[in-house]
Amino acid sequence: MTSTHLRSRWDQRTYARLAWVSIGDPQLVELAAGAGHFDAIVLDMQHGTIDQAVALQCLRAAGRWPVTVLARIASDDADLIGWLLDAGLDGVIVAMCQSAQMAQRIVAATRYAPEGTRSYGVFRAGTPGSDPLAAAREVIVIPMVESAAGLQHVDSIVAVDGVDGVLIGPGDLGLSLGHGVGQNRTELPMVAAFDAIREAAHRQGKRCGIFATTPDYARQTAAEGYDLVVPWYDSAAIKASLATSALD
Ligand code: 3PY
Ligand code: MG
Repeated sequence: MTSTHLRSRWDQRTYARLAWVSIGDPQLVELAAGAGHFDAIVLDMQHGTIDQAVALQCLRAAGRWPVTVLARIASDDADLIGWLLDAGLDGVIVAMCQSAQMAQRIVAATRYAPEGTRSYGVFRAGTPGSDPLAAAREVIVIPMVESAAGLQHVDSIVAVDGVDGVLIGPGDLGLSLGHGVGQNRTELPMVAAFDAIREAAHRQGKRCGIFATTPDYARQTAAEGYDLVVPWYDSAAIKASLATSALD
């Protein structure tokens, strides 16, 4: 079970470093995982070009390294969540969580009865000697708080049993709060919203992360006390390197 890589980083009371992969090529995952300094790889199945077949290849590409593999998905789709977990992913980051009820549905999709609604898949869950119920409890569950409704209900979202923490989507949250789109934000109303979300999570003993597109902003968020930071986002990293490749 590779969710332990991320959890052991948290157990050391420090932030976990995510490599955010949106380009649907397992070779990128191999490069990111092989870099050796990421605790988890996130496969962006919401806004990236990663479908289920590619996700499986990416998972296998990561398998040579001690790294946790998560998928960011667009909704609390229990069928997709069950499929991803059966495929061997360690957890899910679910976009646009608006309420505790939605957070409960996400957790339920990752747990077997009587705790949840996940269907028992013989191949993955039936590995001899493993306890499927215990393994399901190790699945990492991170709803995204990235809307005015999510912000309003953040206390009840983070209180849901089985939610490990929340991830802030600064772009969608800014749009929803009327501050427009953007990343790596420093506007005061946005920072106030970020602080409120992080403090709510920490009050419940849960984790809080925030998306970033530059290593500098990720470093800043680590210093501010976030538990999940994004020092590498493939598209932005490639764009930044392309910008320095013009010779004249
Ligand atoms: C956002 O900024 O809204 C995100 O979801 C980042 O991935
Ligand atoms: Mg978003």
